[in-house]
Amino acid sequence: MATLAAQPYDYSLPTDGSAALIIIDMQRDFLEPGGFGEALGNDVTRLQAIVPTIQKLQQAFRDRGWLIVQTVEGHQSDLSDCPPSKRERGQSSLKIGDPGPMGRILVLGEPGNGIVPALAPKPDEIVIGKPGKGAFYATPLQDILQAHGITHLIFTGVTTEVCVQTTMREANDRGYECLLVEDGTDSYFPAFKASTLEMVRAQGGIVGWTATAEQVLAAIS
Ligand code: C5J
Repeated sequence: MATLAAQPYDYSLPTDGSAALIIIDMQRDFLEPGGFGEALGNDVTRLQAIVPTIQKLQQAFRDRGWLIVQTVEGHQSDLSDCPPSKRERGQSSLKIGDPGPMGRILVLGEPGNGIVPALAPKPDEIVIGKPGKGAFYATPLQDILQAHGITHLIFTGVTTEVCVQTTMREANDRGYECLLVEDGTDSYFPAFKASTLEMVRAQGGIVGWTATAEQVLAAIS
């Protein structure tokens, strides 16, 4: 075990391969102009700043042969897994399934749905398509983590208060020891990111811990 001076108190990170890096939705639809994020009226450029930080963690986990799971939020091409409520929400100019500058919005396999090239997974790394905000909902994530003997999850990705927080809460309920990397996650709304970090670690770590990427890297090296 390695120990990090995380918040709200020390986090014990196993160094035997039972910790996995979870990279949530670092996909072009949320990070690049012309995607779903921008269609919802957001400035997508600020999310791009966390890519180098996640790259460092990705490399560190790769170097150690530890599990990395990436997710992408996306739907089947017939939208059979997209509730009409989700498609209609927001009255945006581009809806899920509509053709956009990077292919059909939030549809699995479309160019915009792919992970940004800087974080492209290796052929043997796991990428899970998820129809919801939480990565455990309607996906094989729990089975995959159990098959790999994972007990601890290190969370990165976007957006902090939506898909990252939802997944972290789902993981917490399933008994995983969760740590959110403060500079490895971001939101279109800085105040929402700050509030989420506070919420996670409030009440003695009610959802889990937070720490910087440097702390995680120092602990495991
Ligand atoms: C949305 C996400 N829709 N990855 N997804 O905000 O947080």
